[in-house]
Amino acid sequence: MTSLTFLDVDTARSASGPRLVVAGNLPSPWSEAAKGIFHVKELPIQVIGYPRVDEALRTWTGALNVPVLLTDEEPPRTGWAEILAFAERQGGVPLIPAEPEARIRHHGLAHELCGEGGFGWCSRLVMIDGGLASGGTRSFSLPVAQYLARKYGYAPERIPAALARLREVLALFDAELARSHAAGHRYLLGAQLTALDIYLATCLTYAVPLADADCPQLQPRVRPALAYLVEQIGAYVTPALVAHRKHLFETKLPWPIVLRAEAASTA
Ligand SMILES: N[C@@H](CCC(=O)N[C@@H](CS)C(=O)NCC(=O)O)C(=O)O
Repeated sequence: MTSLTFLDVDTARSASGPRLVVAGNLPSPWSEAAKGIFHVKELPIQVIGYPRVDEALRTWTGALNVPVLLTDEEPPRTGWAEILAFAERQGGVPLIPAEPEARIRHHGLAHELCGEGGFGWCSRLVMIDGGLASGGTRSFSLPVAQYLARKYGYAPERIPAALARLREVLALFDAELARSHAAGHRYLLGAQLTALDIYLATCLTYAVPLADADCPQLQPRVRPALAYLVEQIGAYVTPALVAHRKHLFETKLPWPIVLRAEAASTA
């Protein structure tokens, strides 16, 4: 059972209550983590897998990328930390450590995954580069790569640093996991699951091979971009990281990955 209810875009426009507008075509780490947080907490949330980021999304939500968390009264939330804070306030199992030092560490590490310049961000730069450098024959198609390049700080000379950062973040989380396991704990920051485990699992979805059955609604034209990223960094995803992601999806997160209400499917 999941507390996520998938709505199509038209129904969602006239809905009220908390609504989470997410990437509808691919398992984007930020969108999947936001969904995972509500699911783990068993907090009811209406989820809208948005077909593509466009002017209509801006007019509706006031945001220019996804995820966007809409409530009836409060400003739209688009950042991972704000979305997490909102969910935490609603209740369910706590996903942020209560103790201040642990909380600071949690958010610092989460920023390595979800923040500007972090794992998700650098993954995207590398996928953009794959498309641009190959004239769109690999990774993202040329129009998609060009669109994302303008929007997310792409420059070819930034790619070596982005790849180095990806390797660094993977090594960092492998070491965190090893330290926690050595202390007899199951999760990254100890015996309790935190949002950090969810961010790691959803970021790693980009870095491990994804079978059709794992995410049946993945748009076929996005598949080469994910495959390209696996080619670039897959070798640095350690067996321990793969196993941690697998455990999270087997025991905590919805599986297979659902992106949108079937009716909202786009070509
Ligand atoms: N605002 C998010 C990051 C969201 C983000 O980077 N979204 C990307 C996911 S690939 C997106 O919407 N890309 C599609 C687009 O910009 O058109 C956060 O800071 O937590």
